[in-house]
Amino acid sequence: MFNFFKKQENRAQNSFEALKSALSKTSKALVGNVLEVISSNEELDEFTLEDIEATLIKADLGVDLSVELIEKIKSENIKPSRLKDFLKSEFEQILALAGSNELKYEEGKLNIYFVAGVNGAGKTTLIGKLAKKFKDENKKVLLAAGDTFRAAAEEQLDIWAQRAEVEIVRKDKADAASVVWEAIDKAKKENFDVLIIDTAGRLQNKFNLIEELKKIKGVIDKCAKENLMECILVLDANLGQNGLSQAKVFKEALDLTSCAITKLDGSAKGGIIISIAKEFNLPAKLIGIGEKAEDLKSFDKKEFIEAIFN
Ligand SMILES: Nc1nc2c(ncn2[C@@H]2O[C@H](COP(=O)(O)OP(=O)(O)O)[C@@H](O)[C@H]2O)c(=O)[nH]1
Ligand SMILES: [Mg+2]
Repeated sequence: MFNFFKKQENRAQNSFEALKSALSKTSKALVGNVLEVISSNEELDEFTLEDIEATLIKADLGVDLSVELIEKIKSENIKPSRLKDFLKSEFEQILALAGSNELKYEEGKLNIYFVAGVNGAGKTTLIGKLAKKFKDENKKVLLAAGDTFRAAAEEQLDIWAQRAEVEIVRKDKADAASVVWEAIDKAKKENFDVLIIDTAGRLQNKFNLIEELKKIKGVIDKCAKENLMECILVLDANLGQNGLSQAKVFKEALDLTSCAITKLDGSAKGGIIISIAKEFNLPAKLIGIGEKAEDLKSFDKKEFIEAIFN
């Protein structure tokens, strides 16, 4: 018993260390660089504030939010010694306002997760990792290979399905909406707990992509509306501010409920989690910190703040 808990504790510690190490560049960009600007200043004068603003923008917080923070520093007359605590509390508030970071799951019914995002964002990898997580919790998991545009995409999802030992519905080159329809039908008939739907990230153009995603969403709304737990937008952390424009397009077309930020490992642009929360009220629920199955973590705002401020 004792050993068991000890192991769990160690695991939690290792997992926090892994997060901290993945976020070290983000921490430098968002916190370290800002504190460096003020280290030689007694007061936050106009020039220093300009430097801080530029640093925040460079850290991918977005112009609007960076300007807002600077205005607040001015109006609240924040002293250099309090700047770190000020930023910490601002970031905490923004993350809190975007809502819960817990992935929705309801026991005793089919839980559907619809995953969208541009090509290369990390959708298929995330789905593979998530399938493994659910499987490890003894859930009955089905994957739907809804990226029928790229031949290799179905194959890639199939490999993850085999690795996680879960089932998959794939119908090579078929219409994505029909794959999803078949998957929902199977999931319901065979009492699956979880269905995760992969989608394409690039069709001939943005219009076609969005239309296809809406069509798939339409199928879910029509035959399993009450089973749709999350509509997740996957964003590559390295995109920085481009991630915001992607979020805008996807949010307008789909009822997104959350986002997943991938490739945080080694990225200095993790600030995107804060700007997405602020701008779109979209809570991050999952984060990717590597390519392996165990490199998917639930997003925990306390841990995130801890990892970038300490
Ligand atoms: N370093 C790192 N690589 C990742 C992560 N998530 C995905 N990748 C890699 O990003 C690439 C694109 O991922 P994929 O899942 O195919 O993206 P999709 O086109 O959105 O389905 C692959 O080479 C993945 O191994 C992550 O969290 N960290
Ligand atoms: Mg894919």
